[in-house]
Amino acid sequence: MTTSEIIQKIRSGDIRTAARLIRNIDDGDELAYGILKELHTFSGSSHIIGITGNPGAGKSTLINNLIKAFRNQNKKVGIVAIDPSSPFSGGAILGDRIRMQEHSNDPGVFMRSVATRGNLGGLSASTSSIVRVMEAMGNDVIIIETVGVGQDEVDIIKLAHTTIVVTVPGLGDDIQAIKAGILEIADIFVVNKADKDGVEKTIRDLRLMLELKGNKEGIRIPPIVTTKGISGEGTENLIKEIENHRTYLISSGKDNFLNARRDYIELLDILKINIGRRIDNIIETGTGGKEEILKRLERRETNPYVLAEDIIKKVFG
Ligand SMILES: Nc1nc2c(ncn2[C@@H]2O[C@H](COP(=O)(O)OP(=O)(O)OP(=O)(O)O)[C@@H](O)[C@H]2O)c(=O)[nH]1
Ligand SMILES: [Mg+2]
Repeated sequence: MTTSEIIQKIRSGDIRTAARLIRNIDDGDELAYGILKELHTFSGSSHIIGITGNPGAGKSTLINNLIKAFRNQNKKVGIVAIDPSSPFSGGAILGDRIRMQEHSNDPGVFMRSVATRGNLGGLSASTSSIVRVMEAMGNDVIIIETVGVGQDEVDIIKLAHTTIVVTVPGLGDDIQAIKAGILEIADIFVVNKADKDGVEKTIRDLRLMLELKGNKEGIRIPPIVTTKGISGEGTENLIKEIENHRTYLISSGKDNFLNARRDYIELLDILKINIGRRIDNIIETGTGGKEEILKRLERRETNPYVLAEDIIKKVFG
């Protein structure tokens, strides 16, 4: 297939072509990057939703409910699930697959997963390229699921227009964790597992924290939605708040800023990938490779600072 045929297929929503392209991007295929460059033009109109929160809070269950609701509105949905464990365990993804199984035969639903470790250029590079492909496929909504822990995951959330932070009742200490970092990134809070004790207290605590912060900085106070993931209760409210946030973004012009921020993150990723490749190449061909470097270091003939200077000089010519 020629490049323009591939682009055509992707734009028509062809799942097999999209899946192949995503695999090729992950393998660092130059041609695939060329296609990505062309696809950028056809991106920018999907609503990207990030869902983060404690492990087991019910993110995948909620996503499943959201998919159902969006499909009822005839919207096409893409889902990117970040595997929080090693690339070898796949445990979490298996759970997600099972939970979202009912949508696997729906051509209007396209799901991909990304392994956390061992990606060239890092997690956010793989995620942002998958999102680009999904946008070009014409998905109206793209949902990214990630466990909100490390810096990688926080970076990924920056790809989203609307960030939903999911928490559950009875996690006193986790509310503290939310205070520390996640408070800043939440556009909507969900208190899931509303069938459990302590919902009122969790909402009260959250509201207090949010209002203190909102009043201080004069910023929009994120709404809190309660849900019961298993029964699906609260999904409609969540959809409503997602739509409200989208309207707010568009009317305030903030969505343009968020798209630019995403482009910027991607720019840094592309640079890191390219320079990283060149460094690997120089190490391999210009300095005798890892084994040779280790030997020289063992003999204490050189040190990392001297080597780094030398390699950087070679990389940038
Ligand atoms: N009691 C109760 N259990 C729920 C609710 N929503 C989800 N669960 C259960 O909580 C467990 C975890 O749900 P998931 O949707 O896999 O949670 P997750 O946040 O995606 O988990 P990770 O991806 O592993 O971090 C499952 O056993 C769900 O059935 C709810 O509203 N109430
Ligand atoms: Mg999950």
